[in-house]
Amino acid sequence: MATKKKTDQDLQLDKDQLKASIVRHLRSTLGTSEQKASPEAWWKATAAAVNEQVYERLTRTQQTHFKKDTRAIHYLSAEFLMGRLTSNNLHNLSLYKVCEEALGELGLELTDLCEQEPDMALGNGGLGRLAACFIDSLATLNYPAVGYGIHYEHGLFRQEIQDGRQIERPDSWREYGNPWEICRPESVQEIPLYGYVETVFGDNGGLKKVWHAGRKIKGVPWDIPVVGFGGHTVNILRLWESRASEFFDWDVFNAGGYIDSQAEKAQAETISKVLYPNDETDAGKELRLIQQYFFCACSIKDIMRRYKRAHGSNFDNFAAQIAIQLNDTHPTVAIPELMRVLVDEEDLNWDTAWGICYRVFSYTNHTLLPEALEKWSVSLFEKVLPRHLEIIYEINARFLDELVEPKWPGNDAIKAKLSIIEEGDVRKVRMGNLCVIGSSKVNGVAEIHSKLVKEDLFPEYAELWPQKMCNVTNGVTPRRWLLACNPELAELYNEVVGKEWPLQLDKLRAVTKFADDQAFQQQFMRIKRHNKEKLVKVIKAETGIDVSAEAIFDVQIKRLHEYKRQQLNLIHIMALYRRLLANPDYDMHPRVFIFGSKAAPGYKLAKDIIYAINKLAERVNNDARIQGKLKVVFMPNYRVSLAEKLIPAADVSEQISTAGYEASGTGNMKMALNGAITIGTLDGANIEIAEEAGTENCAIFGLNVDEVKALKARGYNPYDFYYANSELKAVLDWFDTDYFTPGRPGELSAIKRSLLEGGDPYLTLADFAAYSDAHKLIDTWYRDPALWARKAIINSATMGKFNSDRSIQDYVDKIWSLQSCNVG
Ligand code: Z15
Repeated sequence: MATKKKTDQDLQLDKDQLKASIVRHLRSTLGTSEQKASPEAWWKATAAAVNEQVYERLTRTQQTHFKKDTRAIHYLSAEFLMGRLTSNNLHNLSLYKVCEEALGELGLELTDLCEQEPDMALGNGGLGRLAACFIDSLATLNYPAVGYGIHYEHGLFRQEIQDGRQIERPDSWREYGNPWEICRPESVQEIPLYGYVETVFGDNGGLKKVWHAGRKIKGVPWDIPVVGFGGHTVNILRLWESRASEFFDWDVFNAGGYIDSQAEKAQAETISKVLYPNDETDAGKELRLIQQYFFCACSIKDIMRRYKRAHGSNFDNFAAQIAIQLNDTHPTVAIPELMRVLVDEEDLNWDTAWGICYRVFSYTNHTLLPEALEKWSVSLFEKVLPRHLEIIYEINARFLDELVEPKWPGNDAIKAKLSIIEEGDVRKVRMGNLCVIGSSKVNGVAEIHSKLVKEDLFPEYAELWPQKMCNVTNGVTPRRWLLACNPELAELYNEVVGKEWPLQLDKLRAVTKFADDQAFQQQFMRIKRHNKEKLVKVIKAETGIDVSAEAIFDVQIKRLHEYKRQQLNLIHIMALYRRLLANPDYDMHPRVFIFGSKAAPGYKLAKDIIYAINKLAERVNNDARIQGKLKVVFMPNYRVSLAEKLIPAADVSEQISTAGYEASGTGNMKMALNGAITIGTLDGANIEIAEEAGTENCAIFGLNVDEVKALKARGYNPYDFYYANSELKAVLDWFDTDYFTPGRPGELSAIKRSLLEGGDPYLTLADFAAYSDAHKLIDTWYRDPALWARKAIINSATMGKFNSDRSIQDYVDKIWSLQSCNVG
């Protein structure tokens, strides 16, 4: 019998089928019944029912990609901050409404079930969330793509606040199982580490290097299906988990070494145990280098296996078939690893291997902060990866001789600067330099950032390879960050511009014609109001604080870092509080300042700032004198699922980094898309947001990049601003008192010290007055409801550029040259 191929239509479930499937899974997969099932079991049964759809499409996608033998992008990232997948997968499969109805008939609320899912927090912040948006867009645009990363047992720590201070607790996202991942034992890899390199005679009489590993680790792949919007393509995110190798020392074991062998097992499993919680700081630890090598080596082997299945050992097509993107320097070691595989294992000569290698790789830079640019000590490298160090030396020697010497003859200063090896007391391998040398393209993540990468970070490389440097401005997926998180606004947009906007976000521009339409303004602001009321309940439940949805919701949500300047927000709130205490009639619309932020556990000052925010909140929120005009809320445990509740409720988006330090920002895009007005510096993507929305619809303030550089060159002295501004002085002096920490003066003094004696490296005091003025502007705008609504609408309607589909299309056009591949 001829089997008819199933089409998308055939796959589409109706309500009754889905309902039956959920109940069937509740019984046969979860082993329970409608009467006894917990909400968690219902959630898992729902996921299992959805997975029937997902797997069908996954198989079709994989068969199509195999048959068409298409070029594919391999996105290597130490972090994928996926958040929850249930509502996202339902939306992308066009099953959300159907599922809501099916569960409704079972007496269940879909939004409640979604709350059962733990966040998949396998990332720190922007970089990891960007990777998650990118794989969503790749699948949506039907590009063959694989995400490769680490299957951390513990994602980013859970933050508790005790007496105002951050406490880190382990995150156990899969303690009770995760319905979205599939273990693939058939694709296990074995990874060598440590040991030594031997030089032997090869078959062709030449010399050959053999790496004798000191130990071997098993890499077990877990696949997370990545469902594109529309449900055509389902790609995979492949995450590697480390295990003790089967390659097992039985002699030791039999000689009574059972305990030793257990210790070795524990060590092997440590590799993927926990995500390093440092955002934009290099830990420099041995385990982190091993983590990086572990997932890169597993991924390269996986890529090789798939390539050889189609092409055997002929590598002529390798660079045409394979593109690898390095998400920051974390996966850099993939470059020497590919060279090692091609030269040592596949017996290619160096030049042929290098010709393939650099064409395959591209590198995205996400920061200019020197403390984030990874360097590994040569001695550590030599111990863990002896053969890779040799390969890096060879790459470096050839680069310096063949490219640098001819261009800058005899210029040792430039050689020292461009060398992969940093000389000094401790010799170091500079991963950024290796990335630039080993990649065909290098991109920054917003226009201004890419310009600074070219002009300030890598000027000589840009001179050597002017074509190598480019820009791809970041983006966010409008499916998660509008359709799913803000259903009422999504529905309003469906009504006014049609249903194409989740794929073509530019379509929202048509909404600008209603920016002055009174009825539309009211609908728009009613939705914002409703989102705020929902958040009011969350705030009460999480913190016990009462806030009013009447107030302006002013939101700063991002990792805690001095350059992001939560301390600027903090001292401005203190200034407002002082004004209100001095004059209870001080004219301002009630304001709620909301923070969400984790600090790296070892970042003392960042933790002190969290403490200060919480102590300020306690004082302000309980001070009857200010008549509820000011509230401060620190939301504990900021994460993707909390962002999905905060962003639709934000009136004001705080994007206040020192100009030149925030590479792009992506929260700025999400909040503007949901109708918040940005108070921000001319930094990162803020510049492009203001360009799209119009500067008059943002509150831009403070020093720009050139002014920051000029002030630093002149010699910035924070005391100049301290003594010249009596309000600023009074606020800073407040930190030395016990006003916010009764009976314990000095607990907050470190913040003041960092801003004065510490030299205020991020120019907080220099921007204070301009920031305060920008807030006054925000206040006047808000008190004119029609003016505010107009600005909010225009912001939301003009964010089309920041669709991550556009970012991905830019990568395809400028870097990857992929063909989209129709599935089914
Ligand atoms: C990180 O989240 C970012 C840069 C980094 O170098 C590291 Cl290690 C982590 C962020 C940038 O700070 C942010 O501006 C940018 O939007 C984001 O990466 C995605 O590109």
